[in-house]
Amino acid sequence: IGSTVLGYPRIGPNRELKRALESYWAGRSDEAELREVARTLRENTWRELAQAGLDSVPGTTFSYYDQVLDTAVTFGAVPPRYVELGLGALDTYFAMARGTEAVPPLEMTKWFDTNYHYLVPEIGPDTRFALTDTTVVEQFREARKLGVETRPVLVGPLTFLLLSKPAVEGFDPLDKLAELTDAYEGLLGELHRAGAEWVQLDEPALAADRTPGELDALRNTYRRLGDLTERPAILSACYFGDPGDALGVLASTPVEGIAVDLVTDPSTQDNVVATTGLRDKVLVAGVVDGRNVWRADLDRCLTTAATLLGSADELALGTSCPLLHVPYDVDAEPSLDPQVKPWLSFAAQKVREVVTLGLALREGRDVVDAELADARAAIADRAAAERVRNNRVRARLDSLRPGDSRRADYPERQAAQEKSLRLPPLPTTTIGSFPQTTDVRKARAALRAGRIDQATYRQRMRDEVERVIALQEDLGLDVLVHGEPERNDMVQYFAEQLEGFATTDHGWVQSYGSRCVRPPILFGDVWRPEPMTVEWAEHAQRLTDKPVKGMLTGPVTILAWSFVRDDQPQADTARQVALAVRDEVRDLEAAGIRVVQVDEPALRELLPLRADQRSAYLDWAVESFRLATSGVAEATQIHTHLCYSEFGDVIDAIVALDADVTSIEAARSRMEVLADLNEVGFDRGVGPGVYDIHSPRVPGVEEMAELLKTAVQAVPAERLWVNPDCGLKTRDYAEVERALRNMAEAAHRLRA
Ligand code: THG
Ligand code: ZN
Repeated sequence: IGSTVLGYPRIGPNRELKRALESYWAGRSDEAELREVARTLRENTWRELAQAGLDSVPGTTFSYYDQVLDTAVTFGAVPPRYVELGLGALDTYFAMARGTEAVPPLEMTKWFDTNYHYLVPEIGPDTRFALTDTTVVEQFREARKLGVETRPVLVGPLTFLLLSKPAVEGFDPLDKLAELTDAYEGLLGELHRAGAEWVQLDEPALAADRTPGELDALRNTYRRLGDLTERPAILSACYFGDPGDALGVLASTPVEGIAVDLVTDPSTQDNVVATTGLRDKVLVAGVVDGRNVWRADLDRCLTTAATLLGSADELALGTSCPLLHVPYDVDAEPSLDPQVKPWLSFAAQKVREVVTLGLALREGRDVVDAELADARAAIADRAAAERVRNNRVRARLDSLRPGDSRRADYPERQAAQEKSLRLPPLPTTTIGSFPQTTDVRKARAALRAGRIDQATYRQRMRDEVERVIALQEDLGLDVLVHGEPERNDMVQYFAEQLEGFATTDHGWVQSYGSRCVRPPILFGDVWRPEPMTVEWAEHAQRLTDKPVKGMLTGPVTILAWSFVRDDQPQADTARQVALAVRDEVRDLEAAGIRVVQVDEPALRELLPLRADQRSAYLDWAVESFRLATSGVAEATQIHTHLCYSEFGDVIDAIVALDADVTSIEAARSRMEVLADLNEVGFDRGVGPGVYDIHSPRVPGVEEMAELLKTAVQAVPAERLWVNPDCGLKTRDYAEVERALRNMAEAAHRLRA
């Protein structure tokens, strides 16, 4: 294998796939046009990877939406409700991804501890696995016609089933492993007949804790696949952490190659050295960080590689994981901070790093002397850079005392807040953002293009805030928001205003389907030169007598949705961000804002995959939130908002955040989260979302009143808040107005 990467971005260097998908979905283009864009993207990627000099090129780097969905379709796991639509193959696929008028889509959830979302396959007793779609084979042939030999990539059978959910209650998808393995055997046979030398089966689920039963299942499956005589060599890719005991299990099977992640967890290297079963295999050492954007320390990578030389029959070098989670190319960023730029490596640069390492390993360091020297200089420049350290920030952190992250006891706060806010029972509010209208987007585009100036832009946003306040007054909501028209992404907006961050113009990373985010790059000590949101909140508060809620993003979420520095513990970085947020919370308070919400939607996302690493994480996560929110008076009400996940695993941490009010995504889980919170003695304000903003459906008054009736059985009315389950940014005004009117009416009825 020599040198390789485990996967590559697929949205297109200029988000060509996003545009093509959205145009197809809107009916502005046809299937042939979409397929042509896809084919061109594949071709360009394969050529680029082959020309860069990789010894082994990953094949299945393309997906119309998601690689887990692709695997489900390959093996026929299409639930009947989609088959019954009678659509063509591509539209059936999109129906599973996005739903139709008639059927909801598959559930979507976070891919391990990343900000990527996959579609959750539904597997039940009636699922009939079979090789029903041979796109993987066709794409292998397509690449070969272009002169590129590729290594097809699929989600492995164990990870696939572990990520699936039962189609009927009580069913265990793993019961279908033998049948699914038959189908994989069929595919391996087809790939062999097409001439494939290698196939890559991704098993990131092995980076999480696995039961002995699951490890047995792993052994059985890979023995069976390995015992096939007519098949490509198998590379099992274990990434996102140390595979632990699973490494020995895989090594005991006939697979020819194993790829390990030597970046995420330092224990992996020892694990590899201790696993004698690897001695007759190809080991792909993932020494280049596939998830972060820092230029690799090539000397250090080679040192690591040297320690592994005796552990395998053949040592190859690669990235720690597929490159799906980094942007395409640093060279596409003309306005990126010129000092920071040479410190960075996006997908295209990582490919070159891997190629350089492969050459150094095989032909000696001399042949890549210049590349090694370049990397060395960049690493040294970054390590010594003044910009990375700020002594004021460090001194401030050193001088913090435990009291700085503690507020007064809740009963005192509650009394002070009641007096200050005078809210009715079951107060109504929203999560923060209102729909971003075309006018708002156009104004932002015009500002970027220089067609309007800052002053004009700000005036348009101020007008929009007036509209949003007037609407909320008309709806009769109790705690208002300014609506956030001035913000792009909830993390990028803050990163643009904080020192220690760089932002990109084209650094798009796929979040799900056609949707992308541009994670900021946190490169140095973080501090806040000036207030970031105060003007907007003040402006809104001047327009109404109702309390306006200030809206901030919490330190954990700012970290989770950025590329963070790898030269200090995350906990230290989180505390620095927390201080910046703390300053903002205090300035909002000083400006007369009585309610401040600090969102932590990514609290669950960063939870380590291994149980024994969780409490250390939750300690710093909770501590940084408290540091951010404890600088205010008792009368100032702190809210937080959590979404995008199941919160069962972190319920104690939610209590420990010590927020006065917590709003939480719960419309779909039917208020179950309230029972969970009660069980751990949560006694603060809580706003279980009463309607699902991710769907265009507008629930009626009756339906929301029913939900609230259920809720008041679990939570006393004095603590219950009424709100949608998430921000309204992605919806349109017509829906939002009706839904919020119904929501306010439901609250009124219940109060009566
Ligand atoms: N910001 C960031 N990460 C996130 C979210 C976020 N992860 C979880 C969740 N929210 C993901 N959801 C979305 C929803 C919409 C979009 C992206 C992620 C989206 N993106 C625009 C697009 O692709 O057209 C671009 C947005 C922009 O201009 O910045 O619509 O909210 N960091
Ligand atoms: Zn939310």
